[in-house]
Amino acid sequence: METGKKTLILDLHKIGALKFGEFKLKSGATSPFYIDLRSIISYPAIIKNIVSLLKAELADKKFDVITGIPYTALPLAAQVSVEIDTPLVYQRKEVKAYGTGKLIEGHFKEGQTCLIIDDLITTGESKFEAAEGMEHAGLKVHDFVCLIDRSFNGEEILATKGYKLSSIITVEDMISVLGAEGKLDVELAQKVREFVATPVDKPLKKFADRVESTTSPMTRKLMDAMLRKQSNLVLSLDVEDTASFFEILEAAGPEIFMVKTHVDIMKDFNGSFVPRLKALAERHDFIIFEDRKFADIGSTVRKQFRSGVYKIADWAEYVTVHMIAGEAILDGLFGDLEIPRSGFLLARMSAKGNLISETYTRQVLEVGKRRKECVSGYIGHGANVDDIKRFRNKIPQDQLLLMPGVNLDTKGDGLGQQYLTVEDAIEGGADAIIVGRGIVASADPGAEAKRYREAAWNAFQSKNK
Ligand code: 5BU
Repeated sequence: METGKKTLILDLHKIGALKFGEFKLKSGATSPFYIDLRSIISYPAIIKNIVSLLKAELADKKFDVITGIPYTALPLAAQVSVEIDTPLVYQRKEVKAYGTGKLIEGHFKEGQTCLIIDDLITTGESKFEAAEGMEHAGLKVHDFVCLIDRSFNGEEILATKGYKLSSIITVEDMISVLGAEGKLDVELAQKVREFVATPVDKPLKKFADRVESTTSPMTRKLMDAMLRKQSNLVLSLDVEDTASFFEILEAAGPEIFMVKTHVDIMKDFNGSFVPRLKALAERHDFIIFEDRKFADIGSTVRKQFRSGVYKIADWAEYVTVHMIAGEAILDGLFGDLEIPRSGFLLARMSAKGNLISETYTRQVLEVGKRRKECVSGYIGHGANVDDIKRFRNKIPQDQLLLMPGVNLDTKGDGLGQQYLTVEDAIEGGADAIIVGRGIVASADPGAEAKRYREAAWNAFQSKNK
């Protein structure tokens, strides 16, 4: 190993930026080591060494501007920028939403390539968010350079979106240098190795085990219905007249565990619609889900949910909710309600060019995790199986992922819808698929519903074997 790297490892250990022992993580897990590089800025000699290591690492990479992810990596990138005579840009940490202020500081031209430096890589999530900010501003991102790679499979994760990762030191480098210097005993070194060799995100458990560990009655109700009905198919019944609505639902009813409505599409909605729908739901044993996509302030959505012509809360047990207005929307919808109702949060959309960002998705999931009593899961999508898996990994096992934008025969609808296949959706980690026109627009919706149910349930069964 290069002297510079060895010196760096010993120095980081000396200043307490690398520690070994037993550390409680935010996630609740215990880690045998702890890395916190925030204090390195106070050690000019260490910074000097890091800058020269970074400089060497950058030598074979092509880029026009350089950045560091705030806070720790930004001063490093600033020093490197001067050394290699390449402009620095940086993304403001405090600007939360695009459009509300200048997101990227510094001068650059659209289409230029930005290389991103960070101190650590663990899951890769913050790298995606950083890349997204740069790309949103018109820069291209290819390369990430991290000082320490402590990830399980960081390179692979970044590669799912086409990024390349290189790192200065790995956990194995640290073990070998500190072990040789007598600063890390063999037993602890082994624990560190094992810890790093375990994926951060636990693979999805078998569905049966997930059902057992689910305590929210409303989420459990959906899982039980799937098992009872041997179906993970949600029919999205977007038709405009009640006659077609009930005709299709009668035919597809035996195949689905839930029907998803857009009740405001119906031209001839009247007082008999809800009793008919409820009777059919009972007869065919499916659940009713209104895709209302509530998005306003708490007080308004409460009225939209419970009042007006449709009185959605009276008949739809589940509804979709956008998180754009913040967590209080959940109190507006589900607070002080006497009947059990629950929501699905829109975490990612299938529409081409939709404005949902990685950061937004993460924030939606954070709210959903806190509010399991009224959040049964998420509506989400993905570019491909790997992308869906990465997203699914962030969703708690006792919540569901429903996936629209699924079609067995077409890839799009000319209006921005992007379809995945049933197999890819389930392989990625969708618990259920939401299918509209694939079934509704066919000549025989009953037979088509059967075809989708079988495809989705078989894929789900093999995944959960
Ligand atoms: P389709 O006919 O299978 O394309 O219908 C898909 C349904 O799912 C339709 O009701 C949409 O409103 C709904 N949907 C979606 O397609 N994509 C999304 O990201 C979300 C909802 Br959220």
